[in-house]
Amino acid sequence: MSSYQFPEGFLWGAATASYQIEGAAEDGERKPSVWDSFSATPGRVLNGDTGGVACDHYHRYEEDVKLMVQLGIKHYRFSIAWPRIIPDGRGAVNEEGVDFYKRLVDCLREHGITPHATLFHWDSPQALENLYGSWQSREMAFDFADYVTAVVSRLGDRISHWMTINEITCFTHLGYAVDKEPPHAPGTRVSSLKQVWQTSHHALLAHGLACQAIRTISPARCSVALVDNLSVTVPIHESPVHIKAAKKAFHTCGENGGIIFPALTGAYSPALLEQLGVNAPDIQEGDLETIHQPLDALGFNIYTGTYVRAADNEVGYEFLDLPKGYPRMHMPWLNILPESMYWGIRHISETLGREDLPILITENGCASQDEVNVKGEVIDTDRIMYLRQHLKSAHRAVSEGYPLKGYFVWSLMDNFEWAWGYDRRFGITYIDYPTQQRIPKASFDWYRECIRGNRVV
Ligand code: IFM
Repeated sequence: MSSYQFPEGFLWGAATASYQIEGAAEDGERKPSVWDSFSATPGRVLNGDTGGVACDHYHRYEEDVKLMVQLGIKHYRFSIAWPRIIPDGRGAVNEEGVDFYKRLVDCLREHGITPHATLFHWDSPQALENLYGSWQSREMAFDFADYVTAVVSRLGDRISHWMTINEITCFTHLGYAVDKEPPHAPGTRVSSLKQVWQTSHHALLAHGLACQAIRTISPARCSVALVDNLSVTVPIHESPVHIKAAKKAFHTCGENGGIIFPALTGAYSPALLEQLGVNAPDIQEGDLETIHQPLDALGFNIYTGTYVRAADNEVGYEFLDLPKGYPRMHMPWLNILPESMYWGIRHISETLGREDLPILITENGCASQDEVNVKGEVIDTDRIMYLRQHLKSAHRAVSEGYPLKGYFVWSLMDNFEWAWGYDRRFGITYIDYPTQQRIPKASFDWYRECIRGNRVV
């Protein structure tokens, strides 16, 4: 039977992030994050867009929870904004900021939806940028742990699924660049690659300290995860020689060797360290133990991948450039490689040797050039095509016994897509920004049917 049925208990959800949807940048005593400053700087964000209003979710969260009910999800992943909780980055806790998340979480729970809270999705307090340059300083890790303590001690009675940090590469390696202005994210021009790797090392440390803080403070048993967008190597075809090449290449693809490796194995990949030489970060005694915390799950964000084949060269593999005209969604990097879902899951289990670790797809989705038609509908069949192929690939992983436990679509609604502003729409709900009207797209109905049948439709 080719019904693509998922096992009973498979978790279906949707994901968002604070700066991308909340708006209300000055409400409730919140102070600026680095993204407020970055987006206010001319030329940084497409069309000069900012997250100042975004989807106004801060004021419309009840309507948005109704949307989740309509969709049929029982799990919702959102993030908590550090500058709402501790507006100066360190020091006094702003209870008004905490209250917003209490209201949101209570509303979710009243509707039978389990909250999964990410503690950091890139909106760090500007005050810490001014004080010590954010992730350039080791102090950031300790301030983050204090913020996490403040959150978990106030919300731990309502939330038992925690995710520490989202996509370390994106706010470190895309935000700190050597001898040029980093184009994509808030950060700093630095003078060596070592300094860039130092920022991600500090973020890993922040993750480790946060895990310890959550486990110490949480009043009940809870689940703790890291969320990473590891770079996925996909064998050009599934013959042993290319599979072997893809596994080897996984170490040096993107930032894998210095982010997912230390987080899940307790060591930077030797292949990466050899490549980096003097540019490897300084690692203090005890850091790797702190970073390598026991986790209840890995959150895996997956959008695309890189083809690899075996090669007769020193390393035994080569990364393949895509041909002109290779199909992609509405982002320059969003090449359509649905097999990356399966191979990413398999690499976590096999290449990283973590077959014990449950995996959640914490983001998967795409940008499309959505339009509202004369009937007032958005018929995004291209998004359905993309999502359906990825879910089939997830189903393959489950049916082969890999420990995939759930799936969160990115995103519940269109939102502020960072340096691309509102120009790129990733939602299964269309946001008409001038009126803030929510219009469920065709992909929303398709996803609801998948959830209803616990299968790919
Ligand atoms: O919108 C982002 C999200 O914040 C992090 N992961 C990738 C998404 C699409 O670019």
